[in-house]
Amino acid sequence: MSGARIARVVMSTGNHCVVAAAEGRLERCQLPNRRGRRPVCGDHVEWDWLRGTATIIRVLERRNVIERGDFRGQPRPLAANIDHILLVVAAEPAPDGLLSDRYRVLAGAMGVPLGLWVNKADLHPHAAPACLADLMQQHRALGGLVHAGSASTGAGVAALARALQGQTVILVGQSGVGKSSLTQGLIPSLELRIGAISQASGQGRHTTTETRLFARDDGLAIIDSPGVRTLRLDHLAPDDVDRAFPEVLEATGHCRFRNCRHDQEPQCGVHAAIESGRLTAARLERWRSLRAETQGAL
Ligand SMILES: Nc1nc2c(ncn2[C@@H]2O[C@H](COP(=O)(O)OP(=O)(O)OP(=O)(O)O)[C@@H](O)[C@H]2O)c(=O)[nH]1
Ligand SMILES: [Mg+2]
Ligand SMILES: [Zn+2]
Repeated sequence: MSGARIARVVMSTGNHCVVAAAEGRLERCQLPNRRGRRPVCGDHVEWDWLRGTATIIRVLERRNVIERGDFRGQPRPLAANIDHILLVVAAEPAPDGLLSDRYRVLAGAMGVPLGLWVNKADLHPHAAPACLADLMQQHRALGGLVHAGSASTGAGVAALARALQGQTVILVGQSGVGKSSLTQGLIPSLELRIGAISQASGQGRHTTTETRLFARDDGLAIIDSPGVRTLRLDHLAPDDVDRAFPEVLEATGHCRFRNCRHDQEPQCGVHAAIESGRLTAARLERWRSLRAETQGAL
């Protein structure tokens, strides 16, 4: 057989990758032995049979790529050609405001919208706990999609799918918030292993270890990714941080002194914004720490 074909990468490991070939068939491909670009989940690739082995010929031009810092802070590509980053949060495990701001910085640097899915709404049928309500309010104020529901009962899942119609969406967030459960809810034909802990042994927690793309017939593609505790942003710049904190930036514009450190200075716009409630002390604190983290990138 000959004639290269185009396919989308659904999974990529160190030495091979899996592509969605014609009619939804999955094909395990070898990576080219050259110094080409390594394919990641979501990449479009050209592949062909070489000496009887499915082989990637080349990775097509990427629209964008999500990179996160590895353990040394070096950027590592995680997924490509993304339309939406959907941060999944839940009452349990409790949300981490700094982590959500990290994703906002990353999304802004990529120019991709950040959405919020508040999962496990069945745990609080009447009102979301304050920590979630704050996050939702902050997210709305900054301009992002906010949906709540339950992957377990299916509540809100169809509405979410409609809002994300035709897009490639990566699900991110802490371990145990329900990313794989939501993937399963959005694509019922799947049989994903979800993180239920076996009652008998306390073993067998199916925490996701690989980033994987699942496509629906209607064009919605969901990338399920392993849960994270944090997200390194060393490879980004302080400007990328500022973009994710528009209310801080607005406030600093009102400081009397150009070199104001927003500490004890008189007529500080940041203090005024906190007093009037336009800026929260928590967001200011996170802006400071993320800025410090990205200073090295200058
Ligand atoms: N009550 C409730 N539990 C849920 C819901 N969604 C998921 N869970 C449970 O939460 C646990 C973790 O779900 P997963 O889907 O594995 O979570 P995950 O985000 O994929 O976790 P990692 O793969 O480790 O990152 C499982 O026991 C699920 O059954 C929900 O909407 N309501
Ligand atoms: Mg998972
Ligand atoms: Zn100031």
